[in-house]
Amino acid sequence: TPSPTKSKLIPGNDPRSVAAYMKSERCRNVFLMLGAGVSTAAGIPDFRSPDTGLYANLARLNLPYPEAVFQIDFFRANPVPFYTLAKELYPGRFAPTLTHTFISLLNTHSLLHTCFTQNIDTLERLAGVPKDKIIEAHGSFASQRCIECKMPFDDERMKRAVEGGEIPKCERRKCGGVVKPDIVFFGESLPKEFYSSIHSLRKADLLIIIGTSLTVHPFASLVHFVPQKCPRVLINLVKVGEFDRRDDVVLLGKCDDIVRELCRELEWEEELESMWRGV
Ligand code: CNA
Repeated sequence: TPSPTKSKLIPGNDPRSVAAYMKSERCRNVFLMLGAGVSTAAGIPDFRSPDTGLYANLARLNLPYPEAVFQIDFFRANPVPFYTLAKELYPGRFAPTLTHTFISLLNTHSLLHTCFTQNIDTLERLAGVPKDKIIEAHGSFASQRCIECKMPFDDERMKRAVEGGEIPKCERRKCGGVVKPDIVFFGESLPKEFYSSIHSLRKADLLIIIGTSLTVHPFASLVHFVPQKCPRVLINLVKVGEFDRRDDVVLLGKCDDIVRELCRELEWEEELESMWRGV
């Protein structure tokens, strides 16, 4: 009888073994699940890292509790804390990380099926990942609308308002509602593309989960939608979630370091570096 190790698709808990599987015929459809940890090296803080995370640094905004900054009812009553934060996080000031570039490279090598991201910073797009392969599950700063009448608001005016420290207001007559970027707040539903894409995970030959605490649902539950035999690779600073399936691999450390090592094993390292320098 074969030993359990022999029947594994990824026999070792290391980048080399993951790369060997990725090079095999079996691995065609790679799916990604991303969180804020992918963008910390770009200078955007995550939520939950102790000391450096946004939640640890929100005291200055005088919130009743940290999550209030992303709660729709709180925002309606007081949008100032959110816009204080938005000014710091607004796209335009940040460049994609090596890990974002790796995702673009997966696409170049015809391996990328879909990149599910919780991030709202649009760095996947900037790294060159095609828009139709990205599911921004929590929306993004790329567009905005009035929270009352839902009328879209102009991109340039939005940019000027955020940078000038003003609260953008709906311009429809008699409305005047507060305008909010199309990012999903707690208490709001996720975009329909998120739900309509979940079924595609059944086609997954590999799921790579990077830089997320896997605490926000329904996003976190995507890990359950890949076939039982599909290897899942977690790349994170700390251990999160439950990765106890036969072909689960957990690689702990900074995602850029692990991705670089993985690319070395894939013999993609030069391509990765030159592509990264180019974006
Ligand atoms: P989180 O809960 O803050 O978790 C981040 C995870 O990433 C933690 O487990 C960290 O240990 C880990 N991490 C941090 N840096 C690295 C690194 N360099 N390499 C590997 N792992 C690292 O964030 P989640 O994304 O899980 O939470 C979901 C929220 C966060 C979503 O709704 C996002 O919209 C939201 N968010 C997004 C951004 C962004 O767009 N860049 C920034 C901050 C928060």
